[in-house]
Amino acid sequence: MPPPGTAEAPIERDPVKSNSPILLPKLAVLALLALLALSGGVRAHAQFATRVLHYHPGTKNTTVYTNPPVILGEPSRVTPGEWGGPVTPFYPAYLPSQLLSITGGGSLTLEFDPPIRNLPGHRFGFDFLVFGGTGFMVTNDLDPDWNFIGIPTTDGSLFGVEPLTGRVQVSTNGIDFITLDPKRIPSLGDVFPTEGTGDFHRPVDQTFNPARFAGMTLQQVQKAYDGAGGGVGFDLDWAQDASGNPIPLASVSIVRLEIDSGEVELDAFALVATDTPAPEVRLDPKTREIEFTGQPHWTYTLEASANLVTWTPIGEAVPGTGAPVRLEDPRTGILAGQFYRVLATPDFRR
Ligand SMILES: [Ca+2]
Repeated sequence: MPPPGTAEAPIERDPVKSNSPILLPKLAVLALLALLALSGGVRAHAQFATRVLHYHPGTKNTTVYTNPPVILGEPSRVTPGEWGGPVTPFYPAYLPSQLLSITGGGSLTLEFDPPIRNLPGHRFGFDFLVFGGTGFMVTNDLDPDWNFIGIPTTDGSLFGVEPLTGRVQVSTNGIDFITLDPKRIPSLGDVFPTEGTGDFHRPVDQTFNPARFAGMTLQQVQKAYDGAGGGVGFDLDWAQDASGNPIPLASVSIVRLEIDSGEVELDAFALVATDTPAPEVRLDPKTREIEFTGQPHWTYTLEASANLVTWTPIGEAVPGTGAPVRLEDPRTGILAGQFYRVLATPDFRR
């Protein structure tokens, strides 16, 4: 299921038939078809950590996960190599090219461009997500060839985690750091395992904890994620001064993680996209324009296809403002048999 706010509503525009109301039921069916095909709606890499400003692995870090640049960009979707495959909550990333370790006495300072914003439309209030190398323990017995007997099922416990103390701090200038309320911060060890096919800008339901997944198969875990890609959420509303008074923060461009004890292996940091419902897309039969209400913090691109498989962008991406958006295909002579959809992409700069 695609994340709310990610709209792909295709419209068949045929100059012979476009005045006929018979298009409407077809539109609904085609919308379902295209929703299944949703992928690649997020194009740029800047919605993840963009630069490592400082990294110290920790005073006794003996792991192989000490190459700082691997923390940049999106979380791993696939693990390469002979023992690799798609990253799922049962098969997390584990290579030195995927994870970065921090142990006691260590720290990591990352820059974000665009900055992390504290927007009211963020799901559960979370403004950024941290992804790690944890996975759900599978408890099935093994056969003599080391394959699971039966459908692999988890007991809801996580592997690859250990108790952790430390703090998460944020900054707008890299000099003054503000600590996020330590009482509100979930343990980084309780990070939801990464689902490589998920949306890395959509938090998992914050009312869940790992134990909620006890007894689930991988398919059931993926369904419970509801389109999210895993990770653990942080809210800039948790910023406070030394006395515990809240400090309002609209945005920050730097996050610093300091670990006092324990060890954590991290994959990536991601910005959260606003959680707005997908707009209803309409076709004006008179002008043959495609019309919908654009949401702030999203951009919309009209795409055309002759076969519902290959989609071509038509024109520039249009930023949503809350006002109606009207798009049309300026091409002439190829309108018969064309399908249209509007691809919504989170815009982290507006
Ligand atoms: Ca927030």
